Amino acid sequence: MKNKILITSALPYANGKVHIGHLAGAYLPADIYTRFQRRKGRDAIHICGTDENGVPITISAEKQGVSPKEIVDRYYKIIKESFEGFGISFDNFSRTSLPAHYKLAQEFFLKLHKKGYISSKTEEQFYCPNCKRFLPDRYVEGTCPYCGYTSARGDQCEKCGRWLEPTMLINPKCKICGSTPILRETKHWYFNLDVFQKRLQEWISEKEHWRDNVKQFVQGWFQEGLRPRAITRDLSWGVPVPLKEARNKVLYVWFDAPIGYISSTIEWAKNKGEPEKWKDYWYSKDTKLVHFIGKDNIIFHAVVWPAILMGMEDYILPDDIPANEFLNMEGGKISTSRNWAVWLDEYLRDFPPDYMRYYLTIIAPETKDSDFKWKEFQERVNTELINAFGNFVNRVLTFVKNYMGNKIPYPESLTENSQQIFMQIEETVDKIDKLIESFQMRKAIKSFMDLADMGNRYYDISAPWKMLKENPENAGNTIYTCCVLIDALADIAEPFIPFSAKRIKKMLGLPFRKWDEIKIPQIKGGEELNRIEILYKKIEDGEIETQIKKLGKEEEMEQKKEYVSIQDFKKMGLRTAKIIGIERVENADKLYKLQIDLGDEKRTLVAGLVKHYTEDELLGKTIVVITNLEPAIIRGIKSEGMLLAASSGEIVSILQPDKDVPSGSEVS
Ligand code: B3M
Ligand code: ZN
Repeated sequence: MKNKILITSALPYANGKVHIGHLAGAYLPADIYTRFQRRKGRDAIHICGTDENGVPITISAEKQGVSPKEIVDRYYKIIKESFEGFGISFDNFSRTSLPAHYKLAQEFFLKLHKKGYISSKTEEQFYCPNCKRFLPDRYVEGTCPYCGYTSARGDQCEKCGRWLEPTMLINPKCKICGSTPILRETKHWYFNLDVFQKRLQEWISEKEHWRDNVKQFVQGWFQEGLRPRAITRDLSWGVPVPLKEARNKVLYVWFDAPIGYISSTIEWAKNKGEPEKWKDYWYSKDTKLVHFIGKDNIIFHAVVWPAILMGMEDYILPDDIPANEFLNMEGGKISTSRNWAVWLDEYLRDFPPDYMRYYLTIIAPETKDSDFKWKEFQERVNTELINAFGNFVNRVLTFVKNYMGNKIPYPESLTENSQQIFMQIEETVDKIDKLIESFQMRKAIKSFMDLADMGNRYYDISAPWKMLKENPENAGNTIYTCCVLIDALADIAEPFIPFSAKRIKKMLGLPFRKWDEIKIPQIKGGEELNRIEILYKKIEDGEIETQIKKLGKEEEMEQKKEYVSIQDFKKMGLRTAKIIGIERVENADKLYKLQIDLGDEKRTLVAGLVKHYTEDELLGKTIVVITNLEPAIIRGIKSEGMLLAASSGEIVSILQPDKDVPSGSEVS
């Protein structure tokens, strides 16, 4: 067995937010695996970052009318925070727009070029006469020649997963303007994948432990025969091709992105103050390299990337690529453009991360696609995580607090039943070990739940609340046994639902243990509990209805969303003003006419505040006013500005600075 484990999960494009499909596909199983390995005491690191180069980024930038840099900065932050919120415990989360990554990707290119694995070719490529530019991969859309899907992209068909060239598309169109592109000659650099076919086939034939979906996909490619692939693009965003004759060309994003795994590891080592340490992983035969990805990335990780690494020599090759199938939603494909998704940042505003971690693991799309359903999410979380697990924990610990002086009782002569429980703990620990090692997270979390179920049954049958008077020793034994079980459950749960596990350990006042130590009770009796808090709150029907209503909506808003710049904001001329005069507007039951003092000038302003404030309440107040609005005539009165107020339903509350400031102060 290898001593070090290098775990990566796919680098998400920094051109949009991440959703539950991403989480279920790679990041959650990768996190479970990593946390488990750390518990096992292994030297395991989890490396990731955002994929910030290439066409996916420039297309999003053009769509939103901002620079690519703005796009990647915005989404890097959102993506990073979303993962943090879900407890995805990366050892490093980098970005492929960093100079160190550029440098490494260029080194890769140059070395492969020097060794003859990259050659240039002049070929015809699509050019849009209307936009006056070459159209790299995703800038062309058309019909897939394999499956007939009509919105296939120039690089890959989303429907059948085939890797395409733009010229293979039937009825190609320019993605920017919709016109039909023409063919023009341009020079590009190709990675000679064909050279590696034999070595790749030999290498993969030994991977008996790989998932079937991965092996089958790759076999299909071998049968067709590998061909050289273009790894440069005509684009101004990305890693420049480090050759004089390749001005204005950048590396194809799928060439540089996996190199991001290495540059992120280098960054990790540097941050640790041991800049050479990354080599212990990438250059060491003693390291097991595992790539967590979704199935649409198989070809790049199982064929192209290993070939690049083979060409580079020195580096280790992937040991396993546990690609997941897709997660669908409410019977449909998850879609960003139709807003058919649960966005991680939005979810976190409404529910705790562990609910989703639990549900996505119990339905993980490991061997076939699975379907996220809000109703089922509610039901499984409520009945399994909350009723079976959470209630067991709370019932037992509350019992200790209320009837045992808040101290875990000492075990007297333990019965057969207690021994049985301890054996079950041992078995479960070993079972889950094997399951996680073989990436069967779904079965693993089920075993955890079975153990919790058993605890519940044991508690009910032993009925310590009845025994308390009749046979206190027996009640004490039951509670002791349950506490040992809860402690073990918290340890076992940590890779799956780390937030819950931590809270239980805190209540118990006990540390997490190494995986194999879970088998031996660490509770001796007499330990005092910390403050007991309810672990979970049930999900109500209303909460789920709200989520379902959101589906498929909002998207139009999102697309039309216009961002204002600081300049736009400044244009409004927000300033403070003092109300120096007030009267009702005749024949209008909602309106006041206000005299305001802006320091250097006085103005009149009409405001609909009668229902919400009396004249006395307003007079003398300092408020915030938009001063650059075009004046409006309201009921014959010229209103020169608007005041700011917060409102929610019936409540209207005007904004006031909370310290004294001179009238006319700028608000920014
Ligand atoms: N960014 C595709 C994706 O986000 C791509 C993965 C790169 S992994 C090196 O699905
Ligand atoms: Zn065009």
